[in-house]
Amino acid sequence: MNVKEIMNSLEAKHPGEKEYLQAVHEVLESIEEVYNENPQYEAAKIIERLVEPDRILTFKIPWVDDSGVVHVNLGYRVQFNNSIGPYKGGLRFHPSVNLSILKFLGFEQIFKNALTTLPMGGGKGGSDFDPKGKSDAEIMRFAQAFMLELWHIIGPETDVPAGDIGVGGREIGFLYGMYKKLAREHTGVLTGKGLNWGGSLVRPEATGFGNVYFAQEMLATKNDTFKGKVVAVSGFGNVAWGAATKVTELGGKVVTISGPDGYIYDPEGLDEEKIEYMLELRASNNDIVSPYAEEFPEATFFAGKKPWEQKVDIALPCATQNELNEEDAKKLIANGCICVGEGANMPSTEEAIAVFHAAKILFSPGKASNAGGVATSGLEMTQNSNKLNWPATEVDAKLHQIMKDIHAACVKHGTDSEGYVDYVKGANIAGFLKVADSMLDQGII
Ligand code: NDP
Ligand code: 2IT
Repeated sequence: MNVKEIMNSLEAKHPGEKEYLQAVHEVLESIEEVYNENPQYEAAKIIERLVEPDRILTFKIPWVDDSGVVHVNLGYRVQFNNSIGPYKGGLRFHPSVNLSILKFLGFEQIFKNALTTLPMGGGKGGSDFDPKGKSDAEIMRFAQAFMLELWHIIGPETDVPAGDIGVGGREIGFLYGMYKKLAREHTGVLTGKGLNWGGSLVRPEATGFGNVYFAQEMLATKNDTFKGKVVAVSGFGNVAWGAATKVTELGGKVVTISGPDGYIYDPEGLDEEKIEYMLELRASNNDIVSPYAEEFPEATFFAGKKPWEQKVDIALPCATQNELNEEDAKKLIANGCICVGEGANMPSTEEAIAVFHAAKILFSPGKASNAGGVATSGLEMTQNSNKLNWPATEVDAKLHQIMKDIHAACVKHGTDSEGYVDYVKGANIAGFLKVADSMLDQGII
């Protein structure tokens, strides 16, 4: 494999799809050596077959708002690869959504899902619909209109969507209701469901908890823990909430959260009451984090800035892609940061990752450290198949073990001759080998 040649050919075929090209480039760089040592991969054109999705459905979503005005949004489902299980991955509702973003997310999901040890392929979907300021009735009508198209191509053994940015429990409820009506069946076709109708305990917390469990494993390699650590979290959504909850429980101090409007610095750290308030803020549908500083006067709001300028021991980016660039990475290192655990998907730019690797700090890529969300979705699917509900302690214990196993796989494949663990390389190689070998077993299809 020649990474440059493949990238040139992809750039020509998919011009301007920068997030997708970025995600592919990172994986190819990591796996080049392993790929070239195994000529059977090249003979079966594994890379050429892996970088293109199996198929993409795009559709329009007409819907009517509360004042009777008609709107038209775009909807997508990218079914990327189902070599190790049904397509699996979230739905994102955000005005920035386009095909490049969903292809990057779907591509990453293939390797992430392989790392979970559970049988799930990779997919992603969503819409450029903006949930900001919409009423519950508008969200419901939009979700129903979205499902009217999507239901044709999903199913509990085919493709199992879930939440992502802008899609939480409320949206999954509306989507599920419409699927159920159209398909006339009650199955585990979506994950992140309500607890009364097939959902799993711990799924809402799982991504953030998993990210912290993974960081705990990284810290343990240096005989260190979260106790007494000062932690910067970005975002104030589902993942940020779970991460802040678990860090606080482990004795760490979360001093920042952020939104598209800027970030909050709270020198006293988040506590139970403040974490609860974060949920209220997110549910208010205004998409701004600044009211926190009015509610808790000890905190300061920094408009238009990102939390990476604060002096912290650990950073957990949990908002969105490319939210931490080279300059941010340099500031974190200069301030003594020892560990960065990605809760979001691809929040660090390639240049930022290079800074972390050069400084030899602990750095985990999202496809490893945020895999707890989809892993617990996998556990939800198992409970649905078995028609059982497991207690929270059981789900949490399984999640914790999965994060430990992912950490071990990264160490196995990512440790260099000096003992430094490149978790990016480790995660990419471990995920790739499982998918590539499955593709080989199944022939040219
Ligand atoms: P939420 O919608 O609950 O929260 C997302 C947060 O990020 C919000 O605070 C949101 O604010 C902010 N955000 C979104 N886009 C931007 C932007 N362009 N600039 C600044 N802030 C932004 O989503 P999740 O917490 O579920 O997702 C967060 C990240 O974690 C995403 O990268 C997602 O792909 C990833 N992830 C989620 C999993 C899950 O199970 N939910 C699993 C694994 C990864 P706003 O909406 O106002 O823009
Ligand atoms: O990025 C992700 O892994 C998710 N948004 C969760 C996907 C899932 O199917 O639970």
